[in-house]
Amino acid sequence: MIELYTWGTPNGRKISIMLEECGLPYNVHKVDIGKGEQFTPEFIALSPNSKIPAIVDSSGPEGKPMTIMESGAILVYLAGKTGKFLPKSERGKYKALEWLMFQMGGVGPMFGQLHVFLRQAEPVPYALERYTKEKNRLYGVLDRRLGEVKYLAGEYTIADIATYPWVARHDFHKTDLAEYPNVKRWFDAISARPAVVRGMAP
Ligand SMILES: N[C@@H](CCC(=O)N[C@@H](CS)C(=O)NCC(=O)O)C(=O)O
Repeated sequence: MIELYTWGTPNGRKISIMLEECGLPYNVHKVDIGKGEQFTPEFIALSPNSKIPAIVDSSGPEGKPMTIMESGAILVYLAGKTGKFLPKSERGKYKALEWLMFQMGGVGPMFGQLHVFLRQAEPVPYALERYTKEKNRLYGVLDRRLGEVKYLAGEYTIADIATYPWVARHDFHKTDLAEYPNVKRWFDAISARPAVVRGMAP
């Protein structure tokens, strides 16, 4: 059984989507990051950086429990455990990791910063301009890539699973997907997957 420590945010939903896609049983433990529950000693023992998501797999390697934080590392772990959503070919595997890292280092942090500034009651014009520009640039990169391939690494992989919940916040970060038709086609295809619908719920 996998224990998932999460909250209803894009980084948390990456893991519930992956668990649903893999058909792995899991228990959801809500960590209310608005109330500061990520800073309790019990949670820091699981996630030293005080951020969701984190998992504990009671049947980890060598049959021992395994604890992991960082959504990208968790996705790679679950792909390794199940043999799913990370291509078997060397080329496909590294393409999936390339676009996963693009999400982890680009889409996640930049969209995340934009969300922070969009929530401010007092607008901070410099920050809003900087992160909106970067968000638009990243949508352009995604749109060009998805004009060449069906999914980010060719086939549907953990790179798509990592990116999807961030694009799902497109209304909040004031993005009209009609301006990015390849992203829209990709987004609609992933939105239609029953495991994704279930995985977006926690
Ligand atoms: N790089 C981390 C980022 C995780 C992250 O930023 N989680 C946010 C919620 S989406 C969080 O726990 N924030 C609480 C805080 O910053 O105190 C990952 O991908 O797992």
